[in-house]
Amino acid sequence: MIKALIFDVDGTLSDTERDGHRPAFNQAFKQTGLDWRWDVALYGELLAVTGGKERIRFFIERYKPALKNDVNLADMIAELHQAKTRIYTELLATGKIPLRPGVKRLLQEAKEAGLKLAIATTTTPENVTALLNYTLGEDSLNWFEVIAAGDIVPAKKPAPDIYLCALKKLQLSADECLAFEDSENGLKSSLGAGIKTVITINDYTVNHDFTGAALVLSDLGEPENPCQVLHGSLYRERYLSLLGLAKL
Ligand code: XBP
Ligand code: MG
Repeated sequence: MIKALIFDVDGTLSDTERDGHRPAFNQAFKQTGLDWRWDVALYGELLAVTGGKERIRFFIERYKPALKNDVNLADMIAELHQAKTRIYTELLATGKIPLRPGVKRLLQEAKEAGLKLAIATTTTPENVTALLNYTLGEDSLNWFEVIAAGDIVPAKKPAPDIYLCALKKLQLSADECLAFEDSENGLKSSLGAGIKTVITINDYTVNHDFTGAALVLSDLGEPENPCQVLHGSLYRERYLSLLGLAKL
């Protein structure tokens, strides 16, 4: 009996990475006087590491090794990341980053059916509240019983910590929940917590290994804009609804 839906944020609620986080990182580098530029391909490589601060450190270790032993490295990364988060939340305020197909519909269906809603994400909490606020309105923050985000757990995805934290706060067991993810790191995290998972892919994750996912879809779909089923079955449905979830 499913009692809660737990959503990843980046790539799942909204396609935020290529045209949201990536330009925000680049603008923060520019503002700091650094000539670093993460193009679409390089960012796709760096996405192997979750967490913006961890991603910057990964970039430095791989591409700017002269900096990696700098005594102020942690402070420099933290300052860069704070600047990036400011820029990213301002970008969200422009409304240029919409929710993915079917997300608002499924959230509303679940809410009306009395299911609990939760978020389990690697991204910074301010990014979550900004995305929800600018896409669904301020009241939507109250839709989610739990928002587990960013540094509140010691290990980020693919570690299961953030999903285990969400389960604990929900006071539910893994088999009472369903997770929605977009990436291999995310799937490893939710499966690591024992939670059945639906994947919606995006440009960066289309070739990821989604072994163990209950469903792999192009997106959650809309009645007038059906989704593609890449693994599993929606039976005769053309988009994912609560009925389809009940059959998983
Ligand atoms: C995706 C991430 C985040 C974002 C950047 O999180 O790994 O790090 O790429 O956001 P998820 P921050 O898919 O779990 O939502 O810079 O705030 O980390
Ligand atoms: Mg994601």
